[in-house]
Amino acid sequence: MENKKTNQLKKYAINNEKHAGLTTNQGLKMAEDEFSLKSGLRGPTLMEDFHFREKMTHFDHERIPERVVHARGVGAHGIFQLYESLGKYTRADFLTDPSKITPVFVRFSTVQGSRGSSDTVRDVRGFATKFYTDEGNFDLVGNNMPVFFIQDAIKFPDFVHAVKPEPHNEIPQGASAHDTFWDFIGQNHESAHMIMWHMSDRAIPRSLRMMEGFGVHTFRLVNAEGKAHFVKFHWKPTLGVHSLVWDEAQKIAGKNPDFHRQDLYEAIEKGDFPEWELGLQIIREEDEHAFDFDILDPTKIWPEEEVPVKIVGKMTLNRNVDNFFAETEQVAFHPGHVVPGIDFSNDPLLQGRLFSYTDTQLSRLGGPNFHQIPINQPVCPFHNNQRDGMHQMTIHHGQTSYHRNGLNANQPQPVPVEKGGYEHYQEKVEGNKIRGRSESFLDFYSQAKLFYNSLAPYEQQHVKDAFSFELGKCKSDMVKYNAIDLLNHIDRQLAKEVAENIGSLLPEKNREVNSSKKSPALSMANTVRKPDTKSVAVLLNGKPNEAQLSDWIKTFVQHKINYSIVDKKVYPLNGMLKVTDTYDTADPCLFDAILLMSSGPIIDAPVLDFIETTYKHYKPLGLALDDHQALEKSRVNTNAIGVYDLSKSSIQLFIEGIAQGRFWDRN
Ligand code: HDD
Repeated sequence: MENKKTNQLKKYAINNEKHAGLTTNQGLKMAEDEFSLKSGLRGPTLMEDFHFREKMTHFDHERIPERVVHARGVGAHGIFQLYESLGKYTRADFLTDPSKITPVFVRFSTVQGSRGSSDTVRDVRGFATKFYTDEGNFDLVGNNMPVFFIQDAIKFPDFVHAVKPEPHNEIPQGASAHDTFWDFIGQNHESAHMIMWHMSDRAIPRSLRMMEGFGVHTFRLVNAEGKAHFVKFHWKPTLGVHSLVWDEAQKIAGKNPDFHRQDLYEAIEKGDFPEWELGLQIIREEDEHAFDFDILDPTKIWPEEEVPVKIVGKMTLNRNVDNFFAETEQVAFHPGHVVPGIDFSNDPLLQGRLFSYTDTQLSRLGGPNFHQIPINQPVCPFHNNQRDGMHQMTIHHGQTSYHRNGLNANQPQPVPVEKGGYEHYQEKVEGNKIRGRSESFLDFYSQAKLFYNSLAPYEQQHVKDAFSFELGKCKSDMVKYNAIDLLNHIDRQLAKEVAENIGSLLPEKNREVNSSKKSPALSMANTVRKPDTKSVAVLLNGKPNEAQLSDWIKTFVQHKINYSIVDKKVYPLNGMLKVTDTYDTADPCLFDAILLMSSGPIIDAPVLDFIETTYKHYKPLGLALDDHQALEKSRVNTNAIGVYDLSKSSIQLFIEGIAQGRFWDRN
C-alpha cells in the first residue's frame, strides 16, 4: 500500500540483493569478510586492518538510548481520510477536505518496561499518530486511556521515577506492582481517576487493534474566521475494545512476549487492516466553565453522554515497516507538532509536554537534525535558516542563512496567514506569576467514582482483583495503607475488600465521594463484537473427520477467523489442511476460542489442559466428541454457557460465541 510518505521513504531504501558485492562504507570492494588481518595465521591482529576496524566500530555503536518512557513499541504505516469537512471548526487542510488521503505512521507502546519487555503487562498503552499533512506534520501523541496520572508536567519526572524499576535493584520490569509506584499513588491523590483505569481491563488489551486512543488533553480547533472551539480527540477501533484476562496476560508474557506486535504485524501482512474512526468532542469557548470539572484538567474526561463524540473520519493501518530501527525506533513524536487550525489549551500537563519531546530526541537521536531522518520528514517542503549541527543531511546552497536578509530577497520568507502561515490563537491571558494549582482541579475523586460506577459487575471484580494483586506485591505496610486510604475516598466497599485481601487496615471513617452517576460509554461491556480476526485453535485428539474439519475451516475463513490446527506433531492432513502447531508450541492463552475434535474415550492430558484453561478464561469452546462422556471427569461443565456441542448445535452458533468473546457468567 503506497502513499505520499511511503513513496518518499523509497528514496532511502537499499536492497542488498541488487548490489554487486560487499564493500566497505567507503565503497571499496572487499575480497574477504571472515578473517581479520593477522601477522601469521596464528599471530596477532594488525592495526592496519581497516575493514575489521570499520566493521567493529559500526557494530559497537549500533544501539541508541531507548525512550525514557514508552521504550517498547511497534509501528505501522497507514492513511487517514475524513468523512465530511470540519471547516466549521478548523482550517486544518486535512480536516476540511474529505477527498484528501493523509499518510499516517502510528507507534503503539507500553510505558514502563524497557525495549525488550513483554507486550501483555499491565500498563497504559501509548497510541501516537503522525499525520503527514500537506501543511506539515501533525502528531497526536495519545494513550489508550483518556486521563493521566498527574495534572502538572513538573511532576512527570517524579511519576516516572516512581513507576519505573526501582533504582537500587532495577526491579520490576514491565510492572507497576511495586512499592515506589504505589507510594507515589498514595501520596498524590490527583492520580485517583487514572489509577482506576490502570487497574481496569483497559490496561491489558487483547490486541493493539482493539484499543481506543485518546489525545487526553484539551486542544483548540480554530477555523478560517479565527473562531476557536475546545476539542478532545478520540480513536474508536472498528473491531471494538477488548481485553485479556489477567491470568492470560501474565502467561502470554512468558509464552509469547511479542504477542501484540506479532498480532499487529500478521494482521497487516494478511490484509486484515486495523481501522479506527476519529472522534471529536467539541465544546464552545463560551461553555468553558459550564461543567462540573475543569476542561483544562488532564485527569478529567468529558463524559460522552454530556459531550457526544462526533465521528469524523477513518484511519486504516495498511503497511508494515520495512525496517524496525529506521522507522519505528527513529520516529520522533511531539504534541507540539501542529498545523494551522489546531492549537493548544492551557492544560498545564500539555504545556510541559511541549518542551519535553524535542528535548528528549536530542539525546535519543543524537542532535538537532532528527527531523531529517526519513520517517520524521514532512511530505511538504520545509525551509528555514537553521543550519549545521550533528548529522546534517542537507546541502544548503547560497550565502545567507539569516532572517531579514537583503542578499537573497529575505528568502525563505514568513508566509502570511491567508497563504497558510501558522498563527497562534490570540487568547487573552492575565495573571500573577505563581506556582500553584487552580482550585477547579481539586476534585480528585468524583470521576474516579464515575468510572467505577460505570463498569459491569465483572469489570468491577477485575478492578478489585487488580488492586489486590498490585498492592499484594508491595512490601511496605505504610504504602499499602495509603493506597487503601485513597480507595476509601472513591468507594468504601472497594477499599474494604482490597484491604481484607492484602491484610491492610481500613481507615475508620468512610470518606467515599457521594455520587451514583454513570457513563455507559466507559464500560467495555457495551462495545462492538465481531468474529473478524479472532483466532481459533482446532485441537485434534485422535484421527479427525477431515471432511467435517474442512467444512468448518471454510466457515472460519469466511468469517475472517484465523485458525491453527494442533496435534502432538506437525504433519499434513488430506487436501490443503495441515497440522501447524503442537501442544508444545501452542498455548490456550494465545487463542480466542478452541474447537476440540476428539475420536476416543480418553482425552490426552495436554489437550485437557487446553480445554480447561480456555474454559477458565471464559472463552468459547466447540466440542466435536465421538464419546460424549470424554470430558465428564474434567473441570469443564459441558452444559455451561459458551460451550457448544457441535454434534447438536451449528457451527454458526460457535461463531457467534467467538464474536461474543467471553462468557463471564460461567461458573
Ligand atoms: Fe509522553 C513519549 C504519551 C505525558 C514526556 N509520551 C510518549 C509516547 C507517548 C506519550 C505515546 C511515545 C511516543 C513514541 O511512540 O515515540 N505522554 C503521553 C501522554 C501523556 C504524556 C498521552 C499525558 C497526557 N510525556 C508526558 C509528560 C511528559 C512526557 C507530562 C513530560 C513533561 N513522553 C515524554 C518524553 C517521551 C514521551 C520523555 C519519551 C520518548 C519520547 O518522548 O519521544 O518526552
